[in-house]
Amino acid sequence: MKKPGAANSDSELRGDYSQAGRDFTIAQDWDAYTPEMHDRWRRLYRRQSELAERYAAPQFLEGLHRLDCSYGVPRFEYANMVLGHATRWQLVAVPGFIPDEVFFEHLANRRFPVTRWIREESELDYLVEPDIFHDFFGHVPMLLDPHVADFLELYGKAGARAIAMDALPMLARIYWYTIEFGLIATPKGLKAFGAGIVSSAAETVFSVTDPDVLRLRFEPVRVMNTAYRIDDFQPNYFVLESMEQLITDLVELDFGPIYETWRDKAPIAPGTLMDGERPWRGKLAEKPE
Ligand code: HBI
Ligand code: FE
Repeated sequence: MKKPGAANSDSELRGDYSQAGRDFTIAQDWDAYTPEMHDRWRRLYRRQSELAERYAAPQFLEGLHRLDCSYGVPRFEYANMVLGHATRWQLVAVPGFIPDEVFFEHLANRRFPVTRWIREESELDYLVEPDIFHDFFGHVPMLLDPHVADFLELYGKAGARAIAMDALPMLARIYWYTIEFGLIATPKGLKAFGAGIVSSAAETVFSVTDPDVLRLRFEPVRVMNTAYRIDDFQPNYFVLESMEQLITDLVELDFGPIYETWRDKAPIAPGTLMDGERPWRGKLAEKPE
């Protein structure tokens, strides 16, 4: 993952930290996007929104439609009007990955950092670091869901303690397996809502239709102890029964003793079914013929 201050690539928008203040925010500078960049957004949008209609959670689709961002790289100013009324969230533009404590501080105050630059033509299918397509298309629709909106604020507020207790990887896995790679059971079968899934064509189909990949019921301590991959499809996914579960399963938890118990133990390798565990057995999303 690129660190703040790392060398720039070819695009003038990409990862420029020189203008960033101590909160790492910058201006979106919407006028700097070229016609090619807007066209790239439209093509990414068309492909992923068609897949989303079939495989994404209804909450994601509702949010996506309310944002009305199919025409080109969206303006954060417009999204902020929609978000402000709906869930009091606001987007802030950032140059890319920002330090953990800064990221948490934004979330704790209902500000979601969105990367300003858009991926290159050669990266349409895959990139490791977040760009504006991942951050906006993947994350912002879910900020319109009231449970996700409140969960992310709580996650931000939990960050400082996890860092102080030397247990950040445990907290980060909660985010990874919900906000980035979460699945949810719906009356129409399994659907995806994680941003890492819905911003990837191949993983959107894989995560909700593959008959063999390991899926487990969402259980906070299991999730906190499960390592993840950043370079391939996830070898396991966790399935929520409802978005509300993000609040009900987590607000009551006392993270301190959980961190103390597990932080020095090796995490469970991704894709491992533990003794006595049963995989989630629900209806998969239907694959088109
Ligand atoms: N910065 N821009 C950005 N986006 C992220 O998702 C992000 C970050 N900094 C830290 C971070 N995520 C994670 O390491 C925390 O969730 C732990
Ligand atoms: Fe993300």
